[in-house]
Amino acid sequence: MNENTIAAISTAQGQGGIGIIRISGNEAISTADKIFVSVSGKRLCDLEGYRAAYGKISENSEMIDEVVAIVYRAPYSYTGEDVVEICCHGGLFVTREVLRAAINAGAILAEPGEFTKRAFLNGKMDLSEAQAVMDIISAQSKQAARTALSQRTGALGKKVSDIKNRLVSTVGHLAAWADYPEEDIPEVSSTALLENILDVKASISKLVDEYSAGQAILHGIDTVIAGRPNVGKSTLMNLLSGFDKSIVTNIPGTTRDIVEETVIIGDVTLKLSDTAGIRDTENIVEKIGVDKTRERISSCSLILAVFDSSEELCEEDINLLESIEDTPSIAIINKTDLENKIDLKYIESKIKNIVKISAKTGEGKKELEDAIAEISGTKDFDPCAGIISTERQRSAAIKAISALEDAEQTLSFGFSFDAVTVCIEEAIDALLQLTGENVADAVVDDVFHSFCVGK
Ligand SMILES: Nc1nc2c(ncn2[C@@H]2O[C@H](COP(=O)(O)OP(=O)(O)O)[C@@H](O)[C@H]2O)c(=O)[nH]1
Ligand SMILES: [Mg+2]
Repeated sequence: MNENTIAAISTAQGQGGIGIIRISGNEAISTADKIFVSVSGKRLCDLEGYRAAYGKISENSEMIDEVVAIVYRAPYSYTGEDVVEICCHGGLFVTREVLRAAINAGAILAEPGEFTKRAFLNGKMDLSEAQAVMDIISAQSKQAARTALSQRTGALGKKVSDIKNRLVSTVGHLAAWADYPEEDIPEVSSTALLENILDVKASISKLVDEYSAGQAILHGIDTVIAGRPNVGKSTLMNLLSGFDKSIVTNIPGTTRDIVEETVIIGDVTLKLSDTAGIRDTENIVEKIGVDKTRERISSCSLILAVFDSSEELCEEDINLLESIEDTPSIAIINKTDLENKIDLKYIESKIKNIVKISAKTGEGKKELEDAIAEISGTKDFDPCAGIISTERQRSAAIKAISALEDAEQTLSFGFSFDAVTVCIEEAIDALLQLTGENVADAVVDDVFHSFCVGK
């Protein structure tokens, strides 16, 4: 256990009803006692866990704020250590003053994610549960919050542990059979062993396949609305964001800078960028906008390619269709409230997902929502199921799959079961890395580095 006592402001930095300064560590309670004076005269060190006291924080007999101090006793706290949470008024200045007093009383400033890191090191949660804490904090939709919460309460850990246990029992069976031939242990058949390996591999592959859907739910999809000028990109942006974010006129070239907005469509968060319409232009400002659009198109994860159904396809539309071939795209056939003149067959030959819409009247919005759920893989997404939520977990899962493929090959080449065992053990090791049961300190540090201070 870390001997240092850490402190940080755990609430958002800004004005609010309450601000919380959290102190954690062996000396948390005695440190708080140095700056806290209760109205009742009781000291925090005389309180049991889960008790609160009302009083004031003062330093050099000068009062900083009136507060409520809550005491948690190890191991029954977030970090598993003694913790005091000082609830003061939620102003920027006051919270900083209380924190400063705690530091002067002997606490050291917590690093980003240090409270959660201690919770992990003290066995309060595994690494995937700890990582989910940050996802809960940054969740922007109900589905994201539900997904992060089930990760936080161990959905992935449980799933991976079931998979791992199957491998452990296979290895155990192989070892027992090889080492104790005189015992009555059932013979291991290559076919049954192979079946087992394939089955486990399929379970891990499913987790990897669901990764991008999980990312779409938790963190959103970088999405660009593209199309030539005047097809209705900004009108679509406004329809999806629910208010007039982008300027809409019938003058081609109105949107020049990239306008961004995060919107929730169904269960999916889209980080939308409305862009300047792509066309050849002499106007220097518009030209910069068009270049920025091209750049965005090449780096985004989803393109909503907008076409004007009341006009015939032109060269710019065809160029757009060609330039987005390698990125997941939905063709939006806009202005369906007007007479149709567009050649849908050509678009259909280039893009699989097509949605007809009137961005002006809102007709077709539901169909667009369905198409986005389909293309992002979130249609049948179960927020309560365990998912892989970070690149670190994903690469550990891929390592496990590759070790199982080695096991498969070893078996098919007719090598001994010992050689197969080595491969399966490698897969088990990768799964332990996935849940964080077997990771280097550097990896742990890296995980918590992305956290905010005070969490
Ligand atoms: N009739 C009709 N007009 C639309 C629709 N969507 C956009 N417009 C009009 O088309 C013009 C260009 O729209 P805008 O969103 O600025 O296009 P952008 O240049 O692609 O951003 C404006 O006059 C809009 O009112 C639609 O669904 N139906
Ligand atoms: Mg526009």
